[in-house]
Amino acid sequence: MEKISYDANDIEVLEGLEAVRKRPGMYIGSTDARGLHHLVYEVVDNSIDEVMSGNASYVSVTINTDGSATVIDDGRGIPVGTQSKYNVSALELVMTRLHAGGKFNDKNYKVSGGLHGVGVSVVNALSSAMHVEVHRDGEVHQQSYCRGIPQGPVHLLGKTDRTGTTVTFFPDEDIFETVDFDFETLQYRLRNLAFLNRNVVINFLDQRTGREEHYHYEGGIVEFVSYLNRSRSPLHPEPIFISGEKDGIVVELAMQYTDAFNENVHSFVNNITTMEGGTHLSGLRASLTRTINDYGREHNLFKDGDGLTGEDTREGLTAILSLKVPEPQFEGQTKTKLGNSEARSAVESLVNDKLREYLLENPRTAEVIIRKAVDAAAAREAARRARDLTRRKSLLEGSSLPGKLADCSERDPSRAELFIVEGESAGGSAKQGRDRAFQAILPIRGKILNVEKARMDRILDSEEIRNLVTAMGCGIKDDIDLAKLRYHRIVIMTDADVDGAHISTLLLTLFFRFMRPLIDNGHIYLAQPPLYKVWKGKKEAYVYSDRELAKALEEMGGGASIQRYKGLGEMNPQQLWETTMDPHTRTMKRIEVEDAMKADELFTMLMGDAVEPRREFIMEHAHEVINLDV
Ligand code: 0RA
Repeated sequence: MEKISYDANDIEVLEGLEAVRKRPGMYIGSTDARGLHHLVYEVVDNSIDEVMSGNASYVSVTINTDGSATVIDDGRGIPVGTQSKYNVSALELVMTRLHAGGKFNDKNYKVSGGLHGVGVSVVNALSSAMHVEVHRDGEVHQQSYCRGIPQGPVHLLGKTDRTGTTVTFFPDEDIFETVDFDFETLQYRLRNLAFLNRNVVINFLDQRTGREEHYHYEGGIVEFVSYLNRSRSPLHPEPIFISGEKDGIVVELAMQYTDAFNENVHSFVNNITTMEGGTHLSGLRASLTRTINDYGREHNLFKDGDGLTGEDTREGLTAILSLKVPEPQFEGQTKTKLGNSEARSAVESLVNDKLREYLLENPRTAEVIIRKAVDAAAAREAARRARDLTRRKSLLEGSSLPGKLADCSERDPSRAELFIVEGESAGGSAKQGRDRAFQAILPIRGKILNVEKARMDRILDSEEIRNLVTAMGCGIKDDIDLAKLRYHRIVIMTDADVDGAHISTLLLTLFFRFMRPLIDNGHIYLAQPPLYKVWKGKKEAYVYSDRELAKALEEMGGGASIQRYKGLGEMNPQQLWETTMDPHTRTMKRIEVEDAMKADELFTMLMGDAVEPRREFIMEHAHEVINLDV
């Protein structure tokens, strides 16, 4: 027995751990797969802090076969000496105390990452077991924990000639809905970290499969931009790189224009993605608009005095903006919006000066950029005219709803659903099978226009898309108004084959690029029609996956019959209703965009021009693609 009585210090620790285990969501966001992966990020972020402060250069992450994860770094190691105030090892304090985060001394950490900056003690509290090994001052020390509680004192294991920290933890099955680490999820985050910290070497090994990856990008965010543009066509050979420091804020920007029509700008603060943008991003936008307009005017590159809007200057732009901010203020719904006003001026003044300089020194690149923005402005003008025309047309034609729409009688959008159905015959079945009180049907003909390769004016030329937009009622792009959305559930219902998958991807691309608030507010769904019907005698079942099929066959015993549904058209209206449309029996998949960069990558790959990256991407991400397309 190590301890016979609890003192005040122990009680404080126990209370802290208890709080974390009672409300894990408060500390790591959730207890689903996302929360599970946050555990790894939190430990890795501590190692990356050592990298950012110049004390480490190597981080290794391993998913072990026993379900644990190990993170190793070559940093200074967590101090192990006795902390006079509490009379326990500093290591034990860091591992067991909330917000002891370990950052005893602000001088050690100029900037600090950490998703929530909650500290490694939170990971410890949520792990059924955890082992830490520290190499420091020539000695190796070790301590183990169970649900955050030390299982003994800090032990001296022996001598060493290196420094660093090794953490192994087993996520607690009592806390997490799943404890199954996903390779791709971790890979994505680790690769981003390597791009954002050019000096670090990150090794990633999955012992379950033997898959191993090494990330080391000496070019940092310049390589990041090249990577993001690997399936786009750049308009100038190298990304533009701008960096500097102002008011203690370190700013790095890499940017490259491509022939794409969308904007692909991502910002980070202390390695955290600022999904909701913030002051740094508005500083960048202001500066781009100003610098490019100034250059164009001074060089007489505009025909009329109209100039360019901010949006014109960002068409086809891929950029990474990465800041290191000593005391970041995060705001917004998901706390991913930077609030520090000094970040705006730091970015704005830096980019003003250095981009101007770059354009003056590289007139050919400057001209390409201006031409792209001028094209964008012309297209914007054409789109405005097309929109006006559409509005006028719909006024002239009286009833603005498309003729193909079989509307429902419900007028309250929160209770109304729109099924977008591929093909006339499936559309017919859906019209007969539906509950017309609240379900509307819009059949669409074959493949819609690939919006990835078109600008607004051409998109509004497409009758199929116009029908869709008018049926939904909420407008498109800048004109979007969710208050006018006529149905709060928009359901894509296509065949479970390759063509069907293609059509749902086209529709999702349209929603992602041009009607993004529909996705962000959870209005877009994918119907899940069954893949098979299985029956024997009077028993019958619809099954929705191959795994379910195996289970159903086992339950029914030998001699069961199987029908495979290749298309919606093979079901009669009653079957379609029962399996796919009836709210009491159906399952639907709500489309969520967890990470804009990941989604952007997916759509660029799936819908873009470049064939080779697409092939590679589909090989690499086969399960995600299938997931998206089901
Ligand atoms: C507290 C203080 C110091 C470093 C750390 C914690 C630290 C924590 C982790 C977690 C994973 N790897 C880590 N590496 C370091 C400062 C140490 C000093 O002043 O020497």
